[in-house]
Amino acid sequence: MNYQLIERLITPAEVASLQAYCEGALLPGGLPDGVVPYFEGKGSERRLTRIERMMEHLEAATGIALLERCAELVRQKTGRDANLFKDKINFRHPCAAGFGAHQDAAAGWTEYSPIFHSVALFVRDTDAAHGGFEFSLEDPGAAFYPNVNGQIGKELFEAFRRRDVEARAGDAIFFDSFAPHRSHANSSGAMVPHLILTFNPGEHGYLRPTYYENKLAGMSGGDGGYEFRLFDFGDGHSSIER
Ligand SMILES: O=C(O)CCC(=O)C(=O)O
Repeated sequence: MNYQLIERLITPAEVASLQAYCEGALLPGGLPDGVVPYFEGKGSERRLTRIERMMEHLEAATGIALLERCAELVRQKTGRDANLFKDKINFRHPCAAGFGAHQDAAAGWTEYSPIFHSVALFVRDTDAAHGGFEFSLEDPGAAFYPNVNGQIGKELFEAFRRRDVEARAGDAIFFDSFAPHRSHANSSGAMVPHLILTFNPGEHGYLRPTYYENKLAGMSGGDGGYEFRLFDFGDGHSSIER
């Protein structure tokens, strides 16, 4: 299995608080400096689709010590110390396309550490109809499948044994940076946030500041935010922006 389901990582009250945080983040002016916003679309279609580097703000706003809880989970699962590498919330808007199949580390992360572990926390119930995750059940070890700019071809991915993640608000999944996955289009009428914290083994250091410094230096911005799609694979759906 390429992911593990963690039931009830947070309480219903914490779920409610995180839902309110996500709704607030989507309001104009809802985010302070330091949090990195990404937008997609143009003109009146323009919408916030992701925020990154938000954990300090999120914890201050909600009073939930979520980072330590997730770090402890990673320590328990891996038997190693863990440092936050990157933190993001993907806002899966109604009708939003899914993320194409990929292995997270293929986005260049191996320059920083050979392995990462992520905790994706659901603040709404998730399944295929709500833009949920789908994982390959094949074990790639620590190897990359053939890919183009990090994207695994649809045919290859669909030849794998696969499983959709079905989970309740407050549940999380744990997976590593080689686990091949994609997400479904959100065909529900609800905005579904995916809060994803990624950790590197402690022995590789605290890499988050350098990662964001390098990442932001290489990105195009405008209007106080960044364009979400750094790479366009031509099908209008795919992005390697991870
Ligand atoms: O949030 C999603 O739908 C998928 C996210 C994902 O696969 C990623 O950010 O690597």
